[in-house]
Amino acid sequence: MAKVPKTPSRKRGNLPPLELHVPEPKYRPGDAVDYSDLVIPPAGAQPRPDETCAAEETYPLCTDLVRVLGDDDKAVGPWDPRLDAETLRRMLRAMALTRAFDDRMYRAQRQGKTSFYMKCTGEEAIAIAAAFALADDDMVFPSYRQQGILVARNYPLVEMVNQIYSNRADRLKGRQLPIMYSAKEYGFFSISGNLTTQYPQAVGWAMASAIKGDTRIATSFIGEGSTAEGDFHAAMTFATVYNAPVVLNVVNNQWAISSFSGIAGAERTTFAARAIGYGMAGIRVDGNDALAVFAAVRWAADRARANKGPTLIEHFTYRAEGHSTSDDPSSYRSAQESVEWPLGDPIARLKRHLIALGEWSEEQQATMDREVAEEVKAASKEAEKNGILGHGLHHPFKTMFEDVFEELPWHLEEQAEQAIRERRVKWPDWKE
Ligand SMILES: Cc1ncc(C[n+]2csc(CCOP(=O)(O)OP(=O)(O)O)c2C)c(N)n1
Ligand SMILES: [Mg+2]
Repeated sequence: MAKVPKTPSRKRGNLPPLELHVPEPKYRPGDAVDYSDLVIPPAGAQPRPDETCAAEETYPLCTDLVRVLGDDDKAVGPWDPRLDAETLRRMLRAMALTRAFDDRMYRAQRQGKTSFYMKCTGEEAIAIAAAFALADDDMVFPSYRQQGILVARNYPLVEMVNQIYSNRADRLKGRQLPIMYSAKEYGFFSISGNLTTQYPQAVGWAMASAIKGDTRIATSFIGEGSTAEGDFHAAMTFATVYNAPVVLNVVNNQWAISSFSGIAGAERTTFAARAIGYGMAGIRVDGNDALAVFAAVRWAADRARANKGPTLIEHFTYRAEGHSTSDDPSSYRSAQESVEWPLGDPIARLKRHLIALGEWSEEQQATMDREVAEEVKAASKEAEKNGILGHGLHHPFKTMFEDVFEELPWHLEEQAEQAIRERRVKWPDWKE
């Protein structure tokens, strides 16, 4: 008797068999990298429509790349925000401080002072220039890679380190993963580990701000990988339907841990072009050009404040280091990608621009680098007095049962007592 095939063939006539396309990154570890087919338009060549324009007028910008800083380190074109030298220096300092903070906290993780850390190396311009472009009381719904916003808003570094060390001074009482800050007074919404939840939250906050007749707008940041989440699309729909005063940022650093951007759709079109399907304004910007980022975010913020609705901004950049301290990018991508990245380093580019203006020097840069390293060192030493991972100086164990209910219900009271009893059995020396 003939065997019945498990999956019956549905071949009809001469039709070719169907094929599934699974995107693969161009380069893997050890491969030589060639960026010659990457289209990088010259700085200053992109038109700048008025902030109140119809969304369609921005569509050419969704597949272009807004750039201000040219190869000669000069600022050119209609997107040049014409910032004064003092503002540029403050921006440069916030970027350098963020990088120094990342470097020290990365080492602290390797020394066992915390379980986890995430750097934003190469992406500093995005969070910091955006923070400079927004009003200080605009509400930010960030991802875990916008620590630069807290730095730019002068949030105390020592509070950041306390949170990273989950110590007894941690304002979040050790309840959040290290780096998942929350700072209400600084307009910085609690970072969530669940990707993209912040997008609909930002849109909802912006809608509420409009309902209340407030003047504050909302902004949110996600990675390009996170645009593949359903929440991205729900947020885009609500934002355009209700003309919400919100600036939606996609940080396209080309990697989502070990998945390259093609897995989120980058082979087909740009991330900024997602705006077109919703009838939203969109801009694609050189994320390593602090002036271009500032100009794009300011444009979108002004548009939102003028009741002209939301904007989607794609910041095109490259994640220069690993995803987190738990990641080893050398196992899945070519090291050359970062080295050869044609849009350069955002700090070096802004530094060279200030030098070209005659407003800065290599010596001043070296002095500043020493100062920011000292500032970070002082903050981390200060925070260490409140405890580091595993040294017992954390919030009292029982506090993890508190703050949910106004009064602790009997069953949680019982659970807390049981947990504390069991801890005493396990660790007889434990004091609290
Ligand atoms: C809903 C959800 N899915 C998966 C994860 C696991 N995860 C954490 S970070 C990450 C990659 C995100 O990449 P991207 O959005 O590009 O942001 P980037 O890390 O590059 O800044 C993934 C898959 C998660 N935290 N939440
Ligand atoms: Mg990414």
